[in-house]
Amino acid sequence: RPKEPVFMPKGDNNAVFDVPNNYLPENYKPLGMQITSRFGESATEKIPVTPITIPPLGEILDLARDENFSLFIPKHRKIAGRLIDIYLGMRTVDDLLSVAVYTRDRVNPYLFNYALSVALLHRPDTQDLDLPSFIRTFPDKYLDSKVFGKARENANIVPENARQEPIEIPKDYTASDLEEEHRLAYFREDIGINLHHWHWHLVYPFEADISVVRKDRRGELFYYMHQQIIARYNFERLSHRLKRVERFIEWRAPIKEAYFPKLDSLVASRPWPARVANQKISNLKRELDQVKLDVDELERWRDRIFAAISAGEVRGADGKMVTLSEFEGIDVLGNMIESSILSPNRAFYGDMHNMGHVFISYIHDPDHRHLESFGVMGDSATAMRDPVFYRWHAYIDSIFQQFKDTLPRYRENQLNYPGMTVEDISIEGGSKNQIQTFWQQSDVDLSRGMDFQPRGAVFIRFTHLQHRPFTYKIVVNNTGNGNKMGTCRIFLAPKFDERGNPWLFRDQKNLFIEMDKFMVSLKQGRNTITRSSSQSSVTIPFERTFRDLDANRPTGRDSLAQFNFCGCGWPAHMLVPMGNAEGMKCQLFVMISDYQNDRVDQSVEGICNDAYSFCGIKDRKYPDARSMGYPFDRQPRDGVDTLQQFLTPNMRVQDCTITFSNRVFRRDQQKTQ
Ligand code: CUO
Repeated sequence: RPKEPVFMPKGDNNAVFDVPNNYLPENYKPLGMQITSRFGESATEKIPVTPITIPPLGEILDLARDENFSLFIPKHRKIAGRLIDIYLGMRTVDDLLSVAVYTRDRVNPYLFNYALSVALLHRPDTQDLDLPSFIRTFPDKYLDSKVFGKARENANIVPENARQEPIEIPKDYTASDLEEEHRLAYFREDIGINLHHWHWHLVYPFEADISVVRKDRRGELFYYMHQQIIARYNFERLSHRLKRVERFIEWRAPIKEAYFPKLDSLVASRPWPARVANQKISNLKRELDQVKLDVDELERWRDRIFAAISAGEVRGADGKMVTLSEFEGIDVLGNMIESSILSPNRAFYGDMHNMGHVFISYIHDPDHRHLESFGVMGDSATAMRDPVFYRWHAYIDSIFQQFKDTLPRYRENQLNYPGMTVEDISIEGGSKNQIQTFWQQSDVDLSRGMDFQPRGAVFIRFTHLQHRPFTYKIVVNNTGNGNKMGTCRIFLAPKFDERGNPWLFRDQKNLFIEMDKFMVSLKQGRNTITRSSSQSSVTIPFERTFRDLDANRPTGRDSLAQFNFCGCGWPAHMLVPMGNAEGMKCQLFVMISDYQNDRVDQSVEGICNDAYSFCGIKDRKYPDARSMGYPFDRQPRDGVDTLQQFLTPNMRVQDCTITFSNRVFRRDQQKTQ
């Protein structure tokens, strides 16, 4: 087998696959050699492809090449599962390459990319292959469609190797400030956030071979990762003096927020449909996608889910009742509500969250009379752009919270770490306890995702939120005997509610965003812990989100395996919410919990764990034994109304501010800020 990853030849576009003649699609077969030699002329490298007997593709071909593909649509999921199984079932990497080349020209491109990505992530023999960032393969899912016209024009006019100015994407291109919700566009349309979300669902598919779906606490992580998205979105909203997002709870009522994505699908050669204001979801009857579902059915699923939560048990597929236990119950519910194939009873509890995405994404053409495809809510690569995503997920989260409210409260001895006192915490690196945010412009090369032949790199320049790097300084006094281990848990929340009043704990707990979580070794006596914002267990660095094909890209088995999995992670530039010009008041919370109760015995050496809080660790258990969101995942014990009252000596709270400056810096100028 070739030493270099063959699916994406390194850095140059002049390598071609030596496609066997009988692999050409029917319509090109008569041209035979003419085609292969035409593309081979300028090739600097020819990658051999061994002809093999191709398994029948059957219904995989039902999805036309120029249609859109959605994992939320049951028919699409099913054929994706079939294709993944074909890729996983290939005996060798050579056979996999061969079948991939064969299917590449027959199967729907989105489907092809998804299924092959899942297979490459999960086959033991492809761990050293590099998956390119999704924005490089399908930039049309992330970028203002005007970019592509400009890129095409440049490709035709600008001579090869000439220096080109990046194509700049305006910061505001999907709406104007007349629309209140547009104030959040920088968050909803952030490329890194949308890449994270796509990658998360790639790492945690809800339908495929059971060996691929069954991952440690995946249902709980579905709940937690999306709960944190809502908490972060609300933090941003409060930064702009907007109230927290309203749950989409009245399914028959009009949805007042509109969204016009201004994305064009290069594959389907159609714009993504818009969602105008005040539309209502209605019964779906779309024969082509085999989607036939009434809103009534969604309501029946919902009612059964609520009944299960109040009874504290769910009905399994075999009719036996299964208790929703204190620690594992949330995992069962996550799989049930999402739903994944790990749901205890999909026939009874249905597929609520996924089909909610489908109902909303077909709001403009529920019976397919206009031959329109789904809107952005129908695709995990684009869903987070639409304001209704947050309304839907706020609703889904409220169901999980309803369950969490039934759990026993944490007693003081489940929170405290005897002998451990957090004496002081602060944010350093600028003015004390102040975080600075601002705009930053960055460039990314898109040449690989173009459906025409650019002569060189095609850089786009986009504007995103950024913060000045900072460090946490934490002083812990260990009054016990000898060294102790602890887990340091750092959260941040707004200090005041929409009215400017301090929070009650029961409300504020849902607004705490996780900033970092890491193990600490504490010697007897006083310890000072310093930790950089860039080390966060929630985020991945910019370079990993975009995976520039630069010369410094890691190579070798371990680093590439890490690279792929690590595409999952909140983008580092979005670690800190925007705050505002006056300085938004926040509360930093730090807790040192007893590692004896947190530990998961496993080796994580050599395995990516950059963003484990949101993404787990590849092929390992979730590396924190506590319930996700601990200690804020439950209602407080009796007598606790405020955050101050909640604290035990191993916790501390510090007021801080996030101050936003409406200035734009280029990435290379950042240090001057
Ligand atoms: Cu991530 Cu609804 O689960 O989009």
